[in-house]
Amino acid sequence: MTLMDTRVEDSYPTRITGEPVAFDRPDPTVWGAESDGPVDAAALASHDARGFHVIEGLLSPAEVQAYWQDLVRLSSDEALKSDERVITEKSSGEVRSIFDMHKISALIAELVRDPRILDRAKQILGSEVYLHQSRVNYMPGFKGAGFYWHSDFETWHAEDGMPKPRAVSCSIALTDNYPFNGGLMVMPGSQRTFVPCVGKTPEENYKSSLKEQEFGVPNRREVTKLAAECGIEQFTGQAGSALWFDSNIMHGSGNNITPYPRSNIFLVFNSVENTLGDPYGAAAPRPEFIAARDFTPVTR
Ligand code: 6CS
Ligand code: FE
Repeated sequence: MTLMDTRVEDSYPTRITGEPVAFDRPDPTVWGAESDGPVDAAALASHDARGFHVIEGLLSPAEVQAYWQDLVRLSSDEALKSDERVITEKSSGEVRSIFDMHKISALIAELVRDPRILDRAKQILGSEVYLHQSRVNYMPGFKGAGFYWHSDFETWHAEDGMPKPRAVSCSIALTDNYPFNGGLMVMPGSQRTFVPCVGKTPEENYKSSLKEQEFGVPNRREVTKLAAECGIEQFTGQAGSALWFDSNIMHGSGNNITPYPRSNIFLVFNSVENTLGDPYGAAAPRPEFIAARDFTPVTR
């Protein structure tokens, strides 16, 4: 019996050769019901149809201020600069992202367990949940580089061994997200389509992909088709607002050349019924600071 035999069948083949053919996702977007948590029927139906929903003012201005101060402290912490969990911008060398934030910041460790966050994740995923990934994307002013179009799940499936798209991200704005400072763009409803990506995953791909993703990127024909079918909307909002988005929604963001940083915390929850196995499209799993393998459910 080889390891490969023990994993869930591959319903989402990707990192293929030849022409990719997009197909309808066989799995639901919302796995729980309105009675299972704080997301009301309208928001849950909207998330189910469009793959995302926004909660204005999820965090108070005072909370935002506390988190922002924590992030500023971290981004200027010299000891952290050499930590592999800190990803710097390819061009400017400024901090682009810090992963494993729930282990680095006590404030974020608390936020993960906050019922305003945890109860929504459990409701959307219809089960107990564990934290798959936490990060802050700084998107600094003037030199903040964007993130090209992608599906998070495509990477988490191929490189982390996530069987199904039963994961959800909560992106909390710590600075005002404007249309002009790299606000996240999503294609509403695109989570219902899986777009295979072409190209064999290079060894240790994450060492470059977190700076600039080249593999696990949909081709232009598929992006054009999806944009025509779904349109493009942009998440904008005051600091403290939160965007909940499905693991498979097609999203990306532009560069930020304004003086205003677009810094967001991202908390990614995965269902405990969807735990990681062997990667479906890579030789070795990515490090645990990017894809947790402690599947202990988050409790309040
Ligand atoms: O590879 C990942 O896990 C990360 N990459 C992107 C572009 N979005 C999701 C996640 O942070
Ligand atoms: Fe992403």
